[in-house]
Amino acid sequence: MFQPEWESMDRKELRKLQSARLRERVEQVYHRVPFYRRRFEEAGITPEKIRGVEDLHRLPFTRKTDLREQYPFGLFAVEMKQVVRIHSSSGTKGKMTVVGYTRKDIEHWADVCARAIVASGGRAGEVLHNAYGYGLFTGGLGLHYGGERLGMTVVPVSGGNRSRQITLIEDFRPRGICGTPSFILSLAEAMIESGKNPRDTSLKYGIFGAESWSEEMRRTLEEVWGIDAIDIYGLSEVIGPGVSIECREAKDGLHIAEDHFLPEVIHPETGVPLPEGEYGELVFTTLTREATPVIRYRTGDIAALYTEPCRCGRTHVRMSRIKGRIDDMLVIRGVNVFPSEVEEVVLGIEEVAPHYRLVVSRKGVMDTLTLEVEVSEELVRRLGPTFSMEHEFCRKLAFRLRSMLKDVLGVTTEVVLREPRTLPRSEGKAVRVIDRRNPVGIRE
Ligand code: DLL
Repeated sequence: MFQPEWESMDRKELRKLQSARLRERVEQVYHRVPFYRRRFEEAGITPEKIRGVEDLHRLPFTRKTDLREQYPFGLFAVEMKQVVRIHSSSGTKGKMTVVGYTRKDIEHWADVCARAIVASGGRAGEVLHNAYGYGLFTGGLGLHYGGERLGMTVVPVSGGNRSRQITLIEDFRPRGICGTPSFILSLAEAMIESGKNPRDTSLKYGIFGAESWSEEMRRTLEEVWGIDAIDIYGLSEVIGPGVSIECREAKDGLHIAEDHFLPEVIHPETGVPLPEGEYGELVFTTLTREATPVIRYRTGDIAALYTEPCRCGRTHVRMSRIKGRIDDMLVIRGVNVFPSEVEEVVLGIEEVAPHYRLVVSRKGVMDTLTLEVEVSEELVRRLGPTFSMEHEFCRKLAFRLRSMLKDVLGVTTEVVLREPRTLPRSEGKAVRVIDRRNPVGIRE
């Protein structure tokens, strides 16, 4: 562990610390941010009424729309001269949301990212290849500072330019790589295309997040690169990457840095907190953030929490892998469908490649769901000159996929097989859903 004194803290002590920090944050936002004061007053809350974590549920929620309405600096709780950095959410829908960091916020962020790198198997003195985008997006700089804090040599390669990434991996011999799972998978594909084997590189572990991905995708990444693939979660409104991380020992849930971020899972419609183990919307209250603290921020991400002790010795609560986003959930003829469920099916079939997208459309009043997925190069080789999409094998394959999807999702899904390398590759966060019912066209 990078900071065992915090990461394996006694849970009773942790709760005391959380309560004290919560009181401080509530005081701060009440006195310094008119938006929060107004919200608290509407809810009949004054800071004295919040004695600790047990009163958390009395506080009003904060939503993404609040951040948008307060654009750019309406939620800043310190003077501008204390703000050393600004980041924003990478969302392409609607107005940007802006978050600020004081020097201390950056220190804490570096700490939680250093914890994440250690939990993934990284050590001081090694090289870390960082393929998360640098800029307003938090991925690049977050892990960069984490790596430096730990004492690593960080290669700030950012996203894009696959051939240069490959050269740098071969020449600098990093043990660790960070990036979105879809981008790092496309990097492996580019290596294989140029006749190289990704398993021959120096890489031993990957720190993957910023987009929804599945257990099947983990297996694919581990297999193709010969690494441990570790899930990292975070969002700019809370801090960026480092809110939670899996440990390499268990790979079973992501430990939330609970000394900094207080989690809840609520029912997305009623807002009522849900018991441990139940899936609902993740909500975070920042406990140490100075520049842009958030109170009960509704992430829109769906997960469950578990307090069972973990074999790695960390005592911080674990969250499940993100099942999807509330606004990612497709409602197809009344049935809820998460793209991650489709991914599990697609990646479980060896004759198709892990490159897919979902197209939602409407025929009359009926929604239609189509999965476009590439067949694997191996299948094309196997069928040789007889290969075509009309080949009996391909037709049966499409039929098999259709019936598996029907079983898993409960809705009929059209399956369109595509030739290898015909779907667009990810440059950062993958676009998995094209919603043609929506006039804007694309959903992230
Ligand atoms: O994506 C921060 C980040 C960077 C996390 C690098 C991990 C690695 P935003 O751009 O604000 O911040 O997007 C946050 O991305 O609410 C989730 O919907 C999604 N997300 C992030 N990590 C995961 C993950 C960064 N491990 C939004 N699994 C979040 C699934 C994730 N979804």
